[in-house]
Amino acid sequence: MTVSLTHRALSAADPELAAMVAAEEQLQSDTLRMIPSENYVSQAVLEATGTVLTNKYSEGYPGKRYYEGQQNIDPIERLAVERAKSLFGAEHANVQPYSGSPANLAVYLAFAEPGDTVMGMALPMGGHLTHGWGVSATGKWFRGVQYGVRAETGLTDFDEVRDLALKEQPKIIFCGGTAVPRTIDFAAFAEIAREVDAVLVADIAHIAGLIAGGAHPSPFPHADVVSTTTHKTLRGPRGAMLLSREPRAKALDKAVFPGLQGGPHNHTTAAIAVALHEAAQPVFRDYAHAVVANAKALAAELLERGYDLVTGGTDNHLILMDLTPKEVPGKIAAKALDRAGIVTNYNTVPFDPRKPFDPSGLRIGTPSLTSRGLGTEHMPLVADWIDRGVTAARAGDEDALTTIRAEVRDLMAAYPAPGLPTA
Ligand code: DSN
Repeated sequence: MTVSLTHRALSAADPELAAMVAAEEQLQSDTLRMIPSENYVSQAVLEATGTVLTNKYSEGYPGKRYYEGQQNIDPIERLAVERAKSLFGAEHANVQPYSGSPANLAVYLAFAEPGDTVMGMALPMGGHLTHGWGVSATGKWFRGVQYGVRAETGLTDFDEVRDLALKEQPKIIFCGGTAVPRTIDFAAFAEIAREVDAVLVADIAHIAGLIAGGAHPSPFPHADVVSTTTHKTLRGPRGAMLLSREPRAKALDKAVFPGLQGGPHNHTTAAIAVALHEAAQPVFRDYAHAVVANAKALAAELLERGYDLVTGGTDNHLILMDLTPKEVPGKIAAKALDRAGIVTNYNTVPFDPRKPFDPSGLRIGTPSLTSRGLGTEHMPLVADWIDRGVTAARAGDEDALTTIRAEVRDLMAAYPAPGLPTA
């Protein structure tokens, strides 16, 4: 598939930048994108993101703004809010957070004071920076205590979580993360949060699309607050939402605006509304289930090829590989695979003896390739490519990587990506 320059005004006004965008279109078109937090949005979502709504300031909320001229903006935000509530079964939705980290910061602002104790999964165990990890503002301004996973299973140890919560009495408990390949037991976290009177926040950024499509259990009614980005499995624009039960709504809204942010990004709000509409369609349920089926099939193929997978497999869209037995560091493997046209990211694994910038693991996922229409029948080939790429990385065999690159390009040409121009 050849990608053509379709951005006429951009090309005329700024050919240098337009060429860079075209190069990115080409890259996204002819590579196998396997970073589990990435996806392809639809043409409709892209168009909404590129509308004149970007021209408008709208501090406040629908019906209570600090600027005039909201005749069209208020209904757009209300539509996004109603669609979010309906899709996730939430009593309240705030669609204004700029992205996941600001959304989580708003939760702190709403329910904790600086210096308070907060609890989340440790970053190297699969959590997120904003769940109280030391280098993040959330770990500097709050007292972060961190739970992990069992060394033998890679799974959350709820006895450890409960003991830690009882001992530390956190104000907020986060569950969810960025490298959690298994179903999150929201009910078990909720029981612990109730016991210590903590606010339970389910960070579903990675799995929001799976939840919307019925391929992962819902955090409601268990969580007090649900935080999510909109651009991962949910296939929306880069943005975020905070969903909650009614008693938490006012504090969250005040924290997002005026507590933390200024005007909402209305073009993003519109694109979120479009993505939520798309995610409510039956075909999106098929997509969510196909993402999981592909990940499970790929995990089985990798296990067959002798790969060590954290937790032994996956329940969702994500696979975390520990490459230690293959004697290739994650970063070397990720960079070699990138040269082979397979885009992944190196990642720590639980109890990683290596440093985060040069860890033992490789994190892969199936949301993007599923959006292009690849199915379980392709997973043996994908596993082969990964295996050949990792082997080539160990051997320093650039020719093998070049061969895989050509094969990847050939396959991807047959599966056009949503939102990307075709010749
Ligand atoms: N950067 C996201 C991810 O890749 O998982 C999390 O914030």
